[in-house]
Amino acid sequence: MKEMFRHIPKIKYEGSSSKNPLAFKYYDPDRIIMGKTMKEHLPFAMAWWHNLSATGSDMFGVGTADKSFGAGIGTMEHAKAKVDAGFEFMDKLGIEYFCFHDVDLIPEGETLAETNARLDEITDYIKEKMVDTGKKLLWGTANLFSNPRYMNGAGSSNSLDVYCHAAAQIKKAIDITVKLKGKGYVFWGGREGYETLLNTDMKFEIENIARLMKMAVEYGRSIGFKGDFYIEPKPKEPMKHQYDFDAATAIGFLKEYGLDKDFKLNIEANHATLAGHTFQHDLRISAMHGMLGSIDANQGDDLLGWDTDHFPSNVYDAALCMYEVLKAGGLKNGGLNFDAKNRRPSYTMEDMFYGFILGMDTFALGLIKAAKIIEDGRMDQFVQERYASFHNEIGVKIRNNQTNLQELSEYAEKIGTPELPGSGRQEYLESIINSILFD
Ligand code: XUL
Ligand code: CO
Repeated sequence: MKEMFRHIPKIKYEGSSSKNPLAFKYYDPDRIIMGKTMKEHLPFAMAWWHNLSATGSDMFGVGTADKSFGAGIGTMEHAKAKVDAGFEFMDKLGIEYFCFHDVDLIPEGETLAETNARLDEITDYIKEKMVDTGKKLLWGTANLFSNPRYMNGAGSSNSLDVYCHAAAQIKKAIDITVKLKGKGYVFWGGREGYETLLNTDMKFEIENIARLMKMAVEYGRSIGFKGDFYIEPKPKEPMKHQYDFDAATAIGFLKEYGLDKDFKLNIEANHATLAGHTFQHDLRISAMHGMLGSIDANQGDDLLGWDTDHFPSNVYDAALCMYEVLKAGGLKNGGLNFDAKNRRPSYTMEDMFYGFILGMDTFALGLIKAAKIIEDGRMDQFVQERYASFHNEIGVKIRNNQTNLQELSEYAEKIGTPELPGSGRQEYLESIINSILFD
């Protein structure tokens, strides 16, 4: 088989003083951090769609990158060439996992039967490669947003026929995820939302989405899927409003419809910031509910109001992300999927590697620094002490739900006017973080 990235060697760890652009400066897979190797802490994944399919096209121009891998676009030969390229790419970077949408793998056929036969063929090929290389599927999903039929979403569509077509696509995507022993199955609500409430029955749509997810869980479990289902929240884009707005909204939905035992969240940095939160906020909300499942590792641009899917370079955010992950006990079935793409002018094959080297080094540094923040202990201690007043008798009663407004009123009268709460010390804490990040 022909080598696709002939001029690229295996990427090795060379340390922070290395000037070799094709080397890791911080990602040292075997280095032990808090009792586990970096590789175990950071289950990196390649997103099929950005890395092997997308060429950098935008609404103002066609793509700049050539992702033909020596085959004609739109053919099964090309689909196989992408598999070859993807496995070589993962091998050269030492990445263990990949993620896909059904139609990232093959050109969609005229009929479901044709598409499904192509999916069978390509997943046979992928399976062989997985056996040969030990690479694994982090999660699969169905693309229920690109085809014009999904203009109003899939579960949220007003069309019964489109709803059923989506069901068929989900069924098949679960089949191939199970066939490839995927650890997760994602629902990103591509167009599950609305453009205007003037034409929308929101209650109807949300209930229909829940029904579709329930059927997906029932089907998945019936064919032996033991992994996690995930919702990947996003507030807008492509729709004006998307129902899985953010982590808190998605958790409320999952609990309302009894889906919370089977689902966790896949938190994407750029989606959290689009929702007006920090990345850390949505990770914390998920972790608080025991629902931090997996991560789409990327970042947005402060000056742009859309999902730019940059490769992560912000060590501050990566450190706070890994702080949340370490505190949550790690990612169990999940991983760090680079749902990220090169900028349009970075169109060469080398750039594909530079993107991943940047992202992997950023998260390696983030992990190193997060472990230092935890080992340093000052932040955690400060937070603990900040709530210390709740340790007295009445505080304990509140926390155990053993009191009432009458008793609290009597307490308030007895103590007189309360003193001001202790200082929040934000600037002090920020300087601790800086001293750890930049020492
Ligand atoms: C889109 C996005 C998707 C999901 C999978 O913003 O993040 O690629 O990750 O459907
Ligand atoms: Co994503």
